[in-house]
Amino acid sequence: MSMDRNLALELARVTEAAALDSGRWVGKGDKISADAAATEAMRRTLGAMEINGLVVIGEGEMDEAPMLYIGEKLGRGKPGECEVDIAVDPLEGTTICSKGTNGAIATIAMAPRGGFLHAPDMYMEKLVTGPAGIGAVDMQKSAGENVLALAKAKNCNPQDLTIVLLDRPRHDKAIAEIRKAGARIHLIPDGDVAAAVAAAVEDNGVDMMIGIGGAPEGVLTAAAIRCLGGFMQGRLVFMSEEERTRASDMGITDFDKVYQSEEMAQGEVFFAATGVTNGDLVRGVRYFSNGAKTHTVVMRSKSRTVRFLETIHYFDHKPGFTAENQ
Ligand code: VTB
Repeated sequence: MSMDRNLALELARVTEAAALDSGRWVGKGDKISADAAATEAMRRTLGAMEINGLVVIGEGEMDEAPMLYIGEKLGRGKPGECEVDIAVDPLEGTTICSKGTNGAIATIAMAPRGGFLHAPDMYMEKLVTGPAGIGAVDMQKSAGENVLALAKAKNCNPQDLTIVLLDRPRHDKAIAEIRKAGARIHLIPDGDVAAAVAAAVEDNGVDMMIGIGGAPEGVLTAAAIRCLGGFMQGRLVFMSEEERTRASDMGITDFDKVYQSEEMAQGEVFFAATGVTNGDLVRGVRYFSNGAKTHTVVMRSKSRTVRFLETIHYFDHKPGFTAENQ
């Protein structure tokens, strides 16, 4: 199905709204309220779009999430018009936001109906680079081998590369190997979507993302990587029999499958992310007396245009934004 309008630009308004609302919660030590603010803003703005949207990656199952749950329908498109699947992470990095540290974003992706892998809420091992990694790196190789392969592909020395990983004990082996191979490391406390996308965009100071994070977020990452022409592989990591059952209920048959980005996000896809706090990919929300400035990346796979938008929002001219809630 071809989508004749550039939904990416409309998605920027959705992530901007989520960032503006959750941005008020930065540093307040309340990740639940921060996430709720982002979720409400996304739902409000998505509801106003002329789409027939279906949430396939969302805040949880219908019984555990009041908004943007899996299966929720959104938008006011005419019947049959613009049928899209939606993947959201209204606030990726809730703890980052509550502590006011680096790397929280509001993010969303869209695909034609059926375009996204219905990833269960479990772990996924991920390997992400920019276009240079294609044909060079591979999940079957060790982290050290991948550093050497990427250095060769980029025609640089391993010490010129920075590899980003979630700071978790489960990554100790990979971290040791990367250091041995000579590359630099950037450990992040949370938020591997922004980190992975930053690794796939040129000139962001990070070159490759390795390691285990959330599977639903892996699908959002895959959409961005499609738009960037980058490299991504993902493999589900099962921690229990229950997770295997849940995955097979969602239609997953091969538990060891290595997914390419094209298999996780198919067709013409759109991606947007707005910074809530500063990070490698985008800057955070900066408020001033009667408004705020946001920084957003928006892209679509069809044209591979990657736009960075700096937007000034004047609250006194926006319906829905009042002095009280802003
Ligand atoms: C989080 C989060 C990541 O993966 O760490 C999570 O910060 C899973 O890891 O951005 P833990 O269970 O060890 O926290 C992500 O949510 C997304 O992939």
